[in-house]
Amino acid sequence: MPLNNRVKTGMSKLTTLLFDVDGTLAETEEIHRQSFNKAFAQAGLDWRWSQQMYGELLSVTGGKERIRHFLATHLPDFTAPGDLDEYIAGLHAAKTVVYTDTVSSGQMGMRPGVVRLINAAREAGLRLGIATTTTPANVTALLRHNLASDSESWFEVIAAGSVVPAKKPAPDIYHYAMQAMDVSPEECLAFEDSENGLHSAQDAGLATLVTASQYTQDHDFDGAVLVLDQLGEPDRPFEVLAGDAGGHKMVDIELLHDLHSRSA
Ligand code: XBP
Ligand code: MG
Repeated sequence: MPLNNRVKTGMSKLTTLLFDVDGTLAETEEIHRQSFNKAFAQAGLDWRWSQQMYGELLSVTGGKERIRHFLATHLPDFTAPGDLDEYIAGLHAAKTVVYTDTVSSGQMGMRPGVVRLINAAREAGLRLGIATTTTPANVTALLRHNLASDSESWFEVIAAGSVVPAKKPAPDIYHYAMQAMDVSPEECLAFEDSENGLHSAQDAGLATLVTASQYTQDHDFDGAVLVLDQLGEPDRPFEVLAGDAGGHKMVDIELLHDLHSRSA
């Protein structure tokens, strides 16, 4: 009697898709950047993160960690009014309000192919999870107002932010998500957009499909099972940046099974 979810060839069957959020489900980082700048202005600070600076600061995942990194590398003489951690947390909370208000307006929209693939995965009976560095409230706003009002329930786990001690590129958030779903890496595929995200998924043992995003065009995606410019739509084929898409023009369930079997 073959083991549960294992086929005769000894490979695990693909049962689960794990999605990153920022840059993967939607091009959110530009809204994050603008939200940080609005929060700084609200606090009376003259800090302004340009797109170039933000692209560099994104090497540090987590908004609070990113602010701390910015101070350490650009304003080492800054003295917070009171406890620095509390001050940063206050700035980040204000930023999260700005960000969730913006995303809740529904103007964001998901990246090409994301809604189509998630719906196809649900119809195919694949299990869905989220593994992200961002703040949980940000995920809720994005899913409710840019995917479907009940779409949080489509994901068996929404592993987000500080539920784990170490953020991406550490694998912790993917370990957390797989543990919550009781799945093994061998039956999953991960979807990411950045080097940090790819490293996190890889170190968790996950085959990973990458869609490069606005701030990650120049990232090194070595080791991804496939690198694309986007997931594709029937009228908008993807561009393969690295790997073999087997003649497919958009990411569909058949291609996912092919990628999974090739990565076994
Ligand atoms: C991207 C991140 C997050 C966002 C900002 O997360 O690193 O920090 O840039 O969100 P992922 P917060 O790609 O893993 O979804 O300010 O809430 O951290
Ligand atoms: Mg990302």
